[in-house]
Amino acid sequence: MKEFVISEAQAETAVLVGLITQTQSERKTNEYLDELEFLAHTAGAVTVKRFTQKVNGPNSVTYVGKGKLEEIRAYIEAEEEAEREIGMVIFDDELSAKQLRNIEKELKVKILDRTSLILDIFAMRAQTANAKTQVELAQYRYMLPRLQRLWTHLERQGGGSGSGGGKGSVGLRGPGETQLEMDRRIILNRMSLLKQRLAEIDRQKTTQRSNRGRMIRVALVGYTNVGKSTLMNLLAKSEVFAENKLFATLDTTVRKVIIDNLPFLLSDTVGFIRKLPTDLVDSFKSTLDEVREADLLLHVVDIAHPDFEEQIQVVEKTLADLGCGGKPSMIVFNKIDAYQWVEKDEDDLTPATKENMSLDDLMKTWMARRNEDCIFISARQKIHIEELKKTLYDKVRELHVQKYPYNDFLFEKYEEEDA
Ligand SMILES: Nc1nc2c(ncn2[C@@H]2O[C@H](COP(=O)(O)OP(=O)(O)OP(=O)(O)O)[C@@H](O)[C@H]2O)c(=O)[nH]1
Ligand SMILES: [Mg+2]
Repeated sequence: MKEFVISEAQAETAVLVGLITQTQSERKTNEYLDELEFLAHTAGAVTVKRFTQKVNGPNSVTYVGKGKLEEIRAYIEAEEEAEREIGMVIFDDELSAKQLRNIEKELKVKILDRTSLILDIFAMRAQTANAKTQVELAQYRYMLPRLQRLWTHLERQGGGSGSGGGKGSVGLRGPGETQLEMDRRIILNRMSLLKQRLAEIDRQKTTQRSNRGRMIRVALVGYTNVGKSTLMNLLAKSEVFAENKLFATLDTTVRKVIIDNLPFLLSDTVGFIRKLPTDLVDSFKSTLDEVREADLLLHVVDIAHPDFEEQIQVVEKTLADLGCGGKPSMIVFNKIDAYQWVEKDEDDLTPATKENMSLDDLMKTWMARRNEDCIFISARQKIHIEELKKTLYDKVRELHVQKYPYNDFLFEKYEEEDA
């Protein structure tokens, strides 16, 4: 705990910016910003202030309106005068090259958006050659269309006028563009090298996978921080890294799990998140192959999270994008130990909302909707784990018999084994 405090004192400070629009209510925006704050915290930054603005849609030039941008700048300047340096401003949506350039010019601090923040965390988390290569490629993909910005920045320093205004000062325009061209070429070369490397890793992984024998493959999927790795550790008795931060897992881990006499492969995968650009998802292709090639998906949900329903949708949408929409799947509602709800007074006649649902009611609703394909557990407190194993056993067995019909010797059940 102490460590945490010390690092907070030294951490960079962040200001968050989000929009309230016709399609994104104030409540939603605040939830998004909560998540953005959690992302910032994961990256090592402390959020000191949030700005929101009600608009019809993002401004194509500056994302927020001009007045709001001035308000943010005034805030940063006031803080700086009070010797409280603002490290960065983080925008909740992906910014275009143009927006980024204009905002940077106005605010004169480091500007991040949700995508670059996530990439930063990925870079910090990447452990294996595979993950590192994937992240580097994704970073260049993000950078390439925004290169202009780097150049503008250099030009401003080189020009030394200090005003930072104007488009390409006279005399610098030529060399600047050459520089830009060179940067582009270097990056493109590097990208094709990374792609080759990934293709090589892909080939190795495919061979590895085909050597795994006749076993059903089960993949843990879900939103980030729902407890996939914790469940993996429990089922596979392994020690995959789990912690209360986002994207603790970047690399897929595969373990052999045996329930009774039935072996299968279980893999733990990278978590999903809202507003994750699809080309970023694409960069993690070889990580996600594990999901694509799975026979059964265990969709883990954090039932204690106020937004779990939207998280389910995000995961289902991402799975559909990956072409896994129709796969056999099961929902595992995790963290039932942490579930909280507000009991309504009897004389309270306002309609019950989802906050007023007891765990029992919630379970009934979902059971009715999903049949036996959902289960409620706590991976941390080890609640209902036996039920989960039983359900998993039945499912995997069913799939195994379909896929490997001649391999049924596995399924002699020994009655005396009842423990
Ligand atoms: N209260 C409670 N917390 C849990 C439970 N299961 C996991 N957690 C906690 O939730 C946090 C995230 O767990 P992980 O297992 O790292 O989650 P993950 O889904 O692998 O997350 P990423 O790899 O970051 O996507 C950790 O702090 C866990 O201790 C549970 O059943 N109840
Ligand atoms: Mg994990």
